[in-house]
Amino acid sequence: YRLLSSALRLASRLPNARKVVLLQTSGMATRGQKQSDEQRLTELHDKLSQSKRVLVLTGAGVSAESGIPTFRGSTAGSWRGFTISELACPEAFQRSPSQVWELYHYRREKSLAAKPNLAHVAIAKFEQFCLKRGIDFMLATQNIDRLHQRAGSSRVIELHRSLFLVRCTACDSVTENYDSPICEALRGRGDPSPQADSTPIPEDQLPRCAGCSGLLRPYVVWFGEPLNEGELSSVQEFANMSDFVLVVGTSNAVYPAAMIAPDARRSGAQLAEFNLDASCSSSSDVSYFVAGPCGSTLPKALPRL
Ligand code: BJW
Ligand code: ZN
Repeated sequence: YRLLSSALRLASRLPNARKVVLLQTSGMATRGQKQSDEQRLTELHDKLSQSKRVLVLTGAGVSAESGIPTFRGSTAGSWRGFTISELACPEAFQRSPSQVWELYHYRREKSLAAKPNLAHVAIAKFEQFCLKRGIDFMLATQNIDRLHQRAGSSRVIELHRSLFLVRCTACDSVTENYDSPICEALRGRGDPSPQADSTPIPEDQLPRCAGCSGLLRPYVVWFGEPLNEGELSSVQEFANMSDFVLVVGTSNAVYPAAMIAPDARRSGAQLAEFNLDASCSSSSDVSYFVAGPCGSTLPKALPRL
């Protein structure tokens, strides 16, 4: 009921929203409403099949059904009572590399143990469909968990890079690292509860560079750090020339990723948004807002072979 009423609030707030699809919102929806939702979803499915160029932009919500907590909204996780902006920044790493490494060790282990869900799979299958039909396709994600790749997506632009990249703070070399745990001192550490042992791990026992023994850091994009300029502009250019931009499971709260969909809309792309929470929207001009868990909604909306 709560989701249905916030969806209706959204629909009434957005005079330009042409097609608001309120799937999976409540058992209280009437049969007529459900039928027209299904019709709109079929319409979106057909339009996607006929598109020439489609960008899929994903955020933490796409991995929520794999058990990876989001940063914001009803599915947000917390780590020892800290918010993401308190720990996902270079200042936090300077202040306490041990604490930040505990957080990222916890998230690496959680992601390694997780499995891609039906939303990841639907996107990977849609890529195959596009390839076969000659539709230009691009997947850009803000997620760092690599679940898209594990679901079979072949080329993923990782806007905020990856949990499985590390960079040496001394020699700047970047390497891929899937070790579990990443170092012995982190074994059994990283418990998210506020009561967990937070005794600092000495710096010389934290992950170190194989080349120069310098301290490694997680190579993700923290607040205040730039995204890869070339990758960002290739996503923006692609988005601005797309027929459709699908915005999946993101609160659109973090820039510059949050600008991609509204900019593309201004350049003529149609937006289709998939979010659990109908009050989250990247733009006041979404053509289709599909409310509900994307593991259920995406497989219905995305064409596959
Ligand atoms: C479901 C679901 C289900 C749940 N189905 N849906 C302009 C204006 C104002 C501020 C700025 C600005 N430009 C830059 C800034 C500053 C800052 C910023 O954006 N701050 C905001 C807080 C306002 N941006 C930056 O600092 C960026 N850097 C930058 O701009 O550099 C400029 C520069 C240039 C030159 C030199 C130096 C600097 C960097 C931003 C990096 C963000 N990094 C993080 C952490 C990454 C590492 C980590 O994960 O630890 O990235 S923050 C965090 O938020 C993470 C995410 O990728 C990102 C976005 O979150 P996302 O994916 O949207 O998740 P949620 O949780 O917010 O939303 C989930 C959604 O899913 C919800 O809506 C749910 O309802 C939904 N959902 N289950 C469908 N089953
Ligand atoms: Zn080094």
